[in-house]
Amino acid sequence: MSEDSNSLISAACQPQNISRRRFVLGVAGSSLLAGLGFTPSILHAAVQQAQTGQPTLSGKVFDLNIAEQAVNFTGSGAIATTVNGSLPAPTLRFKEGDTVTLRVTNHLKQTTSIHWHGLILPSGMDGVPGISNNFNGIAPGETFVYQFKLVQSGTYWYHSHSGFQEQTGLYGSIVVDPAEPDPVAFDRDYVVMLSDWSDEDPNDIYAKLKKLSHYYNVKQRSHSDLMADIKNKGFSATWAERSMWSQMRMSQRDLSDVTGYTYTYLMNGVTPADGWVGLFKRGEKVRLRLVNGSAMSFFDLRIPGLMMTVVAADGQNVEPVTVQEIRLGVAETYDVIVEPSDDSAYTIFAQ
Ligand SMILES: [Cu+2]
Repeated sequence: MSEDSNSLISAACQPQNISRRRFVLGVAGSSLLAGLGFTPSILHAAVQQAQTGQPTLSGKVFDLNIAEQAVNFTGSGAIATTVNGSLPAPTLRFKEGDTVTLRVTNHLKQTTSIHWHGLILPSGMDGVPGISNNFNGIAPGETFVYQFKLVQSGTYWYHSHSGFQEQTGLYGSIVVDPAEPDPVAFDRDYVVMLSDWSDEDPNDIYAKLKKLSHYYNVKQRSHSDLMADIKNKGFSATWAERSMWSQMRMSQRDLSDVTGYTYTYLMNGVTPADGWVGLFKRGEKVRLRLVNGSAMSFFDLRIPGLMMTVVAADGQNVEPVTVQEIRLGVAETYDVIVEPSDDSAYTIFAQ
């Protein structure tokens, strides 16, 4: 790969000359989030190898092995739930019209399952224990064979539907290439899987929320905020606003039940400190398949210096819309086209 014709996508470069370390720390401190992105070729040898994200599996027959695995995203070790040793699980690349067979083997001590989010399937193949026809999950040591025909194309994802396994890593993306030529032109594509990781056991997170729903919200309004509001807006406007929130029994600081206080946010399984990396050539149309595979985080995503043209939502092609920023709710997928016209570094920034 020649240096002048390739660039890479990484988090090494942050906008506004803020060092990466300070930036990520600063953002985590405010209990919001993380970013990663697109940069130039000079850096790529150093950062490429460890940061290229999850593997891609393609074909018609797949073996998926679900197991526990030691990971370290934060400096201290934890146990994740992985597929074929990967977090996120491997990207599955299917072809519309194919019938695929997925042999899913459970190496955990608990029941597991895989739900194929957004795929149109016979009810017994949907993978939701207790709801899907004759499917009660996959018992420890057992293999369940999913088999279904792909009757659609687009970007989707899959995840565990058992316990809190999704929070601990059991999620991956699905790309179904269309049978007919794709109406959207692109030179290369990347999955950008966003997720939220905690070293805490999700059972503990849940137990804390049951006792105190704003346990992780350390940015509540304070007495000094009240004084500042009175100074800026006057007493009666401040009183009216506070009583409105109080009547609703809500906090305007309640953006998310679980926050950066415990979460490390991941892009393709890579932390903001390391940065996921992807290459592009100047002038290419790059299709980014954005997937929000988090347990409970919304993301506002932008690429400073690049406009994004949204071409699909939840796997469905849409009339193209060009935006600077896009919000991804939990479980949503959006496909965007970006056209970097130079060899500059770009950061995919998700907040
Ligand atoms: Cu789902």
